[in-house]
Amino acid sequence: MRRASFEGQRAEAHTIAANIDVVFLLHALVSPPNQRRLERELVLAFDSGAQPVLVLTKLDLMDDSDETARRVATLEAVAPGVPVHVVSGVRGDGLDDLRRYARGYRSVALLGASGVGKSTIVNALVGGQVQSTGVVREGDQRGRHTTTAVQLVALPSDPVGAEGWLIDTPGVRAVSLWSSGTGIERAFADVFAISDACRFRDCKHEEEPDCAVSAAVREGSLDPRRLDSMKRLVAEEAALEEEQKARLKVEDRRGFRKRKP
Ligand SMILES: Nc1nc2c(ncn2[C@@H]2O[C@H](COP(=O)(O)OP(=O)(O)O)[C@@H](O)[C@H]2O)c(=O)[nH]1
Ligand SMILES: [Mg+2]
Ligand SMILES: [Zn+2]
Repeated sequence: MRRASFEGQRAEAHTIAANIDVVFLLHALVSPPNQRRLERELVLAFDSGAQPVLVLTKLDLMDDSDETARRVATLEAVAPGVPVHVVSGVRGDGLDDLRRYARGYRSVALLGASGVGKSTIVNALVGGQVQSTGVVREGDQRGRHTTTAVQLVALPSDPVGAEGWLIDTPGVRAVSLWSSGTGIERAFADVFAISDACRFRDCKHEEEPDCAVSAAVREGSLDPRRLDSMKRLVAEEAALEEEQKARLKVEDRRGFRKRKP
């Protein structure tokens, strides 16, 4: 689930997919790595209860292996403990490893900006043109929204029948938080581990004495942008909770919630 577009003051949820076991978070290697976007996607994925997997696409377009390694490492750095696969939907690299996640009738949702190659991977895994794929603009590699609805696609096994399910989704432009589970704690497990050593249990990692997180930033073992990013997400989640509470209150007053289904 994510927060739907901001319409006035109301917080509305948008369900992208349900009953999923695994979420592939796709990023194209040809674009500059976007750590902030990946962090948000990881929070959504962890909050959903599914297992996130980072999938880095379009390997065939990379001719500088050092640059490829740098981009992989940059994204990996904000996905502690998350499996990473480097693939090409066109050439086929890494696809067998992806297929394994669907084994045992599991459902795998593919999430990512439009143009990263979600539908191409679905087609390659299924072995046919089941999903239409789009063209990306040369300049910024952005795709148009070729996949306009969420699609559930059976992943066939030999000789017949499905061994699992793929859920192709339209590109998500704004990754806004919705639910308030343990997503942030899990997506920022590295920061939370450091914060165990802060003097105060409710340390905000601002000006507190004996703050282990601030110390890690000073020593250079924690990227200050990652800490900022986490604080921003915590604030976003807190604001959302306030909105949700305010809304429930209004509904209570109007008697909405007392009605029997
Ligand atoms: N070279 C190359 N192009 C790819 C790859 N995957 C996708 N593309 C191209 O990128 C464009 C967008 O792919 P598509 O699967 O529609 O992206 P989606 O919006 O995430 O579903 C299409 O022109 C694809 O042919 C890949 O692994 N290598
Ligand atoms: Mg698509
Ligand atoms: Zn602290």
